[in-house]
Amino acid sequence: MAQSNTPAKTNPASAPGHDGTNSNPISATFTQETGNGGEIQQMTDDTAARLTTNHGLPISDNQNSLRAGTRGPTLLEDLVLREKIFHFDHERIPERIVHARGSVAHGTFTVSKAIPELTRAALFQKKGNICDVFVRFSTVAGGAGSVDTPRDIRGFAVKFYTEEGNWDLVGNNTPIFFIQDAMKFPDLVHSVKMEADRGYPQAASAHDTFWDFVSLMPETLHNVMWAMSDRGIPRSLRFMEGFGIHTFRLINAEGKGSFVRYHWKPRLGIQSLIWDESAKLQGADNDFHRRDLYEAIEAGSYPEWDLGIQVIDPEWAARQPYDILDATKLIPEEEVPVQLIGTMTLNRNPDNHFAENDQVAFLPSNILPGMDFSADPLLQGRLFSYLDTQKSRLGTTNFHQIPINAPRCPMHNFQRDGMMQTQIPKGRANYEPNSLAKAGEIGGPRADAKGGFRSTTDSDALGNDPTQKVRLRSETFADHYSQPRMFLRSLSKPELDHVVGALVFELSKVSIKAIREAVLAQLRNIDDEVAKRVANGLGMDKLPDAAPAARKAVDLPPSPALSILKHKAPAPKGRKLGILVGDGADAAAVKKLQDEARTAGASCMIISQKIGGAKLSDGSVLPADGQLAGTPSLIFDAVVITTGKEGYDALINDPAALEFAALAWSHLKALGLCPGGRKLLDKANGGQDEFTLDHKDAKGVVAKLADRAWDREEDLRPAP
Ligand code: HDD
Repeated sequence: MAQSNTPAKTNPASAPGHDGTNSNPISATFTQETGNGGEIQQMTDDTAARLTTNHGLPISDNQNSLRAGTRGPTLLEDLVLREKIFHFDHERIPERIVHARGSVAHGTFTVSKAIPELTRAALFQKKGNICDVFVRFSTVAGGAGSVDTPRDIRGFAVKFYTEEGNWDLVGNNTPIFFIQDAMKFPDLVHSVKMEADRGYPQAASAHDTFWDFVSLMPETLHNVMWAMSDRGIPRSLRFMEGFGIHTFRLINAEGKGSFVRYHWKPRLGIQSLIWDESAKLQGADNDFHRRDLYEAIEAGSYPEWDLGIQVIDPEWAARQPYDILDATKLIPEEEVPVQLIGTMTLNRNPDNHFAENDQVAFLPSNILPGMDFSADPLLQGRLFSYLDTQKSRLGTTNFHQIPINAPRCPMHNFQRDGMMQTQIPKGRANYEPNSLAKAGEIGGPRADAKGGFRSTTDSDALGNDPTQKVRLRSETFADHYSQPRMFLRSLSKPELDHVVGALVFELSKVSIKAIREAVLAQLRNIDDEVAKRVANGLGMDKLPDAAPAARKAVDLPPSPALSILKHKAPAPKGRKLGILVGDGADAAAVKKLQDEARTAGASCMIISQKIGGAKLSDGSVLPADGQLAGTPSLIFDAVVITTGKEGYDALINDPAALEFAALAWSHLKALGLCPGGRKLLDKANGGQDEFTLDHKDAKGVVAKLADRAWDREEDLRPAP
């Protein structure tokens, strides 16, 4: 029979369960023998499955190797020890060459607007259609064991398990990419990852080779500006946008093609960290984002995104000063609105991080009937790369049979064998055409000329004949400065200050002065004022001449949609309130804060100096969720300090309490204080305490959970 993903029928009693163990638990009440015949341990656990080798042999002793006498050498024949140790030796697989560090979740996608006029994909034919999804968010540069909050772009990869196969929308959290042509991808990645001779820095772009590459490749500047902006340090994976980036095509039942771009709009709004938090969190909690996503889903606070499309009119596209096939250019939402067509809800955590996060394989080439690619040279290269990388990373051409990658619809073809082949096809039909069915045998599947996937034949977006084959960059790709300029001018003042600060920080780490100057030369083509501020921050007394530009920047209208702060005011929903409670704290005030946070859909943690908790003013003991020394104010969006006299005496001399207050204040977060809390802050930061609230003002504190006192940042950290 042709290969299919319905597992071959075997004796159900012995068929491995989804976790590979046999589901035939026996009572595990048995006695363990020792070498000298004595009974050393009565094993009692009548719920446990029986421990076996990988081949089903029940094991009697999982504590000791087999040896020649109690003190003799271990025996080669010990198959139990050998299998267990050998398997352990081979547990790791090659990490992804980029996006190695990721966090995953399962969920569903529900169509909110059918678009049959655009595509014949079954999923989008009816409002209310629903399918499972699996999402992987990732950083780009760091290794699998690196940190969650570096300044970096974030991967945003979504696998839709639809009735017509898996659709993988493998995007990022920025609407554009660094390069225009896949040819430059290995160079880009080599330049940003740790430097080849010294093996550092890990998960950081602030070093010579990255900025050397950037200074010589102006097409990278637009995405670099986004990376230097607050988009590069998201507060949480739940509060960031996602983008398919490329121009894709949708094909309706009549074969008519439309050009689209995909957007993921977070229902929780967008929010970022401040660089100082991001840097500190890399030490305080390098799993900050992974933990945040996991705990939110555990708590039933399911993050949601709306999927939107921009439908691009080719005639309109032909009139634009940029090429919609150029992945370093975005299409302002104000010019081509984003239409929302569905909602993704992430509502289930992974069962096993390795089986799902490490083994999931995303391919931009996984599309549906009624979809197609554009001639975007970056997308074209990606179509080539991912299939190749999955085979080498997962060690088998049959990686699609790994549960997380398997389609959840019928799958039949004539592909056979290969490492880790788990299917048992029957019959002789492993080729097509064949006439075996006429002979009463299994003839295997046939292509579906009408309903099967077809590439479009119409020309590309700008009417070029797709049959020409050239290695030339279209002149329409030549403007690398107008959109980075538009991006910077679309930002609010604090956001632009952060870009300047980030550029100064990064370039200060570049040891070769000529590279710093080359980057400044490029920056001058984007925005001279920004270039001057960065040069000032670097202590450069002279600005280099602007780099030669194939196309000078034009002043495009700012696009307010690009500014985080100009987005709809982030609400308290989904944020985290930390309440540091000292002995004698006002019980009513604490309860009011907890109730207010819960009503607003925020989460709330109680912190005290001892995990056992604090004694409140009404004599009750409030257990703590976090012990002060291990629960810094970094991890919260706003904090409150409330204590009575007895608690105050302990807190005022505790450096962790002083830092708790000082960091919340210096990170511009809302800070609710009781009188003792105010004294603590005074001691911590010399008496500056504007933007603080009364600890009894529960509504006021919760309402400011997602705000920052931007106007105060200037005095705290004057931008260059
Ligand atoms: Fe890529 C992984 C996103 C350009 C080649 N890429 C990878 C992942 C994401 C992206 C989210 C992680 C998938 C996962 O979680 O497993 N990549 C992008 C975006 C790009 C992009 C949004 C530009 C618009 N990528 C790109 C190019 C190439 C690749 C131009 C090669 C020509 N990307 C890969 C890869 C990876 C990958 C080497 C490494 C691990 C993997 O594929 O599964 O094949």
